[in-house]
Amino acid sequence: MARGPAGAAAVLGPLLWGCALALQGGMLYPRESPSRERKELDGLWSFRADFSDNRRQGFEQQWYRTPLRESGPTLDMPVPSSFNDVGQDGRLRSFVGWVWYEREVTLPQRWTQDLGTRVVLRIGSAHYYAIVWVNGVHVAEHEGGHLPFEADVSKLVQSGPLSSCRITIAINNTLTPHTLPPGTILYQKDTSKYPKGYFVQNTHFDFFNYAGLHRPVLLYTTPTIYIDDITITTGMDQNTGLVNYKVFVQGSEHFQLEVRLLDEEGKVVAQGTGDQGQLQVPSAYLWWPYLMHEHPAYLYSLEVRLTAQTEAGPVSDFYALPVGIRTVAVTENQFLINGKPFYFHGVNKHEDADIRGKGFDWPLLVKDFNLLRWLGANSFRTSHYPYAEEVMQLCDRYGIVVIDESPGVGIVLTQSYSNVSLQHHLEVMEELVRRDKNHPAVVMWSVANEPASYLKPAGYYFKTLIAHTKDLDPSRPVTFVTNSNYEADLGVRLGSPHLFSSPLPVFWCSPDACSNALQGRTAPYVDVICVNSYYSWYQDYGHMEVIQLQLATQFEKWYRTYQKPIIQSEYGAETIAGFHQDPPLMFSEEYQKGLLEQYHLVLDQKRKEYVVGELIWNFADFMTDQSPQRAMGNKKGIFTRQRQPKGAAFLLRERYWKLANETRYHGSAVKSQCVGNSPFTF
Ligand code: BDP
Repeated sequence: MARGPAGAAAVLGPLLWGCALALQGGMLYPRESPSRERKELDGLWSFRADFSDNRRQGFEQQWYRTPLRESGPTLDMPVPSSFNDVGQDGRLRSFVGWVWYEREVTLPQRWTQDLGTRVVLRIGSAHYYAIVWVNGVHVAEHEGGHLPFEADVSKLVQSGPLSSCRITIAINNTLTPHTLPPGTILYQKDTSKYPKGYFVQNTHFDFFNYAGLHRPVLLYTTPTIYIDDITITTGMDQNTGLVNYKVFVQGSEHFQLEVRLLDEEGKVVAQGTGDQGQLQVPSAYLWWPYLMHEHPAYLYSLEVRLTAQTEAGPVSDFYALPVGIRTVAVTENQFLINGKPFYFHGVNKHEDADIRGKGFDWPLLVKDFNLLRWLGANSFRTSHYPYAEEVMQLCDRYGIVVIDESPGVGIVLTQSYSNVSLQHHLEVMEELVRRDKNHPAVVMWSVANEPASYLKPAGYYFKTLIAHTKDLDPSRPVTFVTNSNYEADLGVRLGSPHLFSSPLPVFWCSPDACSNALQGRTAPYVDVICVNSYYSWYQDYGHMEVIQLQLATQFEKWYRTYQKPIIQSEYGAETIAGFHQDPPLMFSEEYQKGLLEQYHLVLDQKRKEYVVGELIWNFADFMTDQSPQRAMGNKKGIFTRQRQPKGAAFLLRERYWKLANETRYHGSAVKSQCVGNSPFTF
């Protein structure tokens, strides 16, 4: 389905790798402060899907020019939410093309009259391609459904006597070979079988392509001279915590900056001036993962205060950023956090739930974190796209370690390795790093999941993509998740030694020695090998007796070839809650438990050598496209879609708390852990 006027804007400029962040401006999370206000626009919006044959009626009739109700009937649509599952119209559930959202907003008088106030519209995510108008004037366009974008609307809201404004957002969920994730539109031309113009959206990933305004939409203010971005990296020198900061200011070149670091009691522990520098914190509290230390997730607050003189008088801006001091490093068989071996015992998730689809929802989020901590999970991967910023904030607060994944899932067509696709993927990594770079919980970037990394262009594509990501953020390792055979994979290859800001010694095989072993293959690629496998599920169905041999072979082959730490990044079994069968049969709760146990036997051997993590597929059941392989979605969750435990959840809970006790840094056995005021007890 052509994306109409917006399609042209998706044509992208020259390739940009090798240089610093190419994006204009920062993407600081909008926080209230004495100089900043917020106005949430969540709630009911007016909505219409464009069911016209070419899906362009909205542009032909310029629906953005007047209130949406004037151009035809509208529905009430909750924001945030996917539009697919809230209605009773089956056509909307599977709709492909443009949908239109609209909201009238009354603005505080100061916002419309004070020319020293900058008013910004921020959209947390609009899946997939979005065009935004304010009072009928085009203000923004954005490609990509999982990252925020903004428009400065000050001029528009300050240009007349209006005290309200009308926000219109057109969103197109069409996926093409060059979007992320990619997809194809299949037109069915056989009129004996399909009506004229019939088409379907095909994808190569295993989750439903929910669409709409998935995350909060809001307006916020800053002064016209403002703190636009902050970049933090942290380190340790003996007991002294090091916080390197860089502040980017917009609106003037003449300003003063004061920076203060406060501990959790509000005491100033370090301070500085100017737009960059290093703060030193004697006897610093480190940010430790959940269950790794008795005081996990310690967060300082970095207060940045800007002052400037203008003709109209003094201006000041204030922004407070949570900061965790921690280091990350990778050796040839370990993943180190604060210099100590870290073992990922966690889950893969999806943003997915009944009715709201991928819509952000606080009760669901809090429930998920309570379940994670009950389970004793210390980590998750944001399979298969960046999650809401509020999710990342809770990870920082609770010490849940994150492998932050881009929406690079389902890259299996040769066309999806073209320069157009690569360029977009590079830009998505820029947007992702820009948004999440300051989260201590994020310890690694994943650029993709299960791409066809055996295809010829994959080598160049991943070499470029990973190198670019490392340029954007030299402080974190980079990976992508593979399900290829170790011999066929062209994207993993050999990494060069990386310290990721840790002053501790790490040991590597020399690149020369390794490259000889690989018969001339050399390239900087992943730092950690993440492998998905489904032994006795997608192969050798029902034969759990082969798991141990096959899994041990998988680990040995990968490790002997690359000498890098390995994470079992997915494993699991489809399980329908309440199906019981003993001896176990596929789809029963007993089979899921039995399969996990077989994996655990091998993981327990190999984690003594080079395996540094295990992430179950999946935390909860989730919705997929309809197919004969899926009974109302993917059922590999250890929790149901409604977040109730299957038997495997108890088995994993037992295991994760045991692992926590074996791998924790110091102190006696862990029976419970308090994060904030909430205790989690095994
Ligand atoms: C893996 C994919 C994941 C799927 C899972 C499955 O990475 O997205 O949902 O298989 O089939 O290969 O359950």
